[in-house]
Amino acid sequence: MLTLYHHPKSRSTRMIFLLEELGVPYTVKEVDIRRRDGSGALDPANPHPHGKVPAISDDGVLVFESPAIALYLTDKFPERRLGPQVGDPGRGAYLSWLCYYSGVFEPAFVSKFMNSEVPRGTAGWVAVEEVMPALLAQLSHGPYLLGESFSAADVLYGSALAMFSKSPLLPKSALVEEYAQRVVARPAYARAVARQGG
Ligand SMILES: N[C@@H](CCC(=O)N[C@@H](CS)C(=O)NCC(=O)O)C(=O)O
Repeated sequence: MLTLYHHPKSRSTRMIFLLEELGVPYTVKEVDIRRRDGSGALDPANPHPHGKVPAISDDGVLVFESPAIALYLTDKFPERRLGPQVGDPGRGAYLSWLCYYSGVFEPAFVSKFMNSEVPRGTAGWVAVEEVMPALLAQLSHGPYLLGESFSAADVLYGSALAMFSKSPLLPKSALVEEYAQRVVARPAYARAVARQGG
């Protein structure tokens, strides 16, 4: 059985979204996390090495980091067609954009939020101003990040972009807004929001 370690209104809601898209059985174990305002506590029930969410356990196999969980689940359930499999020419783009999410996309926004310059030649990521043209070029093949088919990569990018749609951190773009709305309009997203608690 798949168990998702989850905290309401956090990055783990996206994994409920993905599990709902997959339509597979899973249980949600709600855990506490340490929050920015100092509230919350490290929860011994959470197997994530830093007490973060999401993490999943698949009959005792632990997977953490959102892109790794996305890849693990779409590989485990290939018949659900939510991620190109080994041998599919689309696999390269899928792996690249999944890793880009946590290696470049999120760090770029955190750097911007912290008003911290991204040191060229040192940081493995780039500034938001460089991320956006790359993302827009990829989204221009739409309607989804990988083209015609919705994938687990859209679960990550679409929900993050929808969440930041009103933030000054995200440069205004009709293409991005339409994409994010397309992703969060999916019934599985609504089911995830209803199920997330909090
Ligand atoms: N890189 C991780 C980030 C996970 C993460 O930072 N989650 C937040 C919730 S949105 C958390 O658990 N924070 C608690 C903490 O930092 O201890 C992923 O994408 O899965």
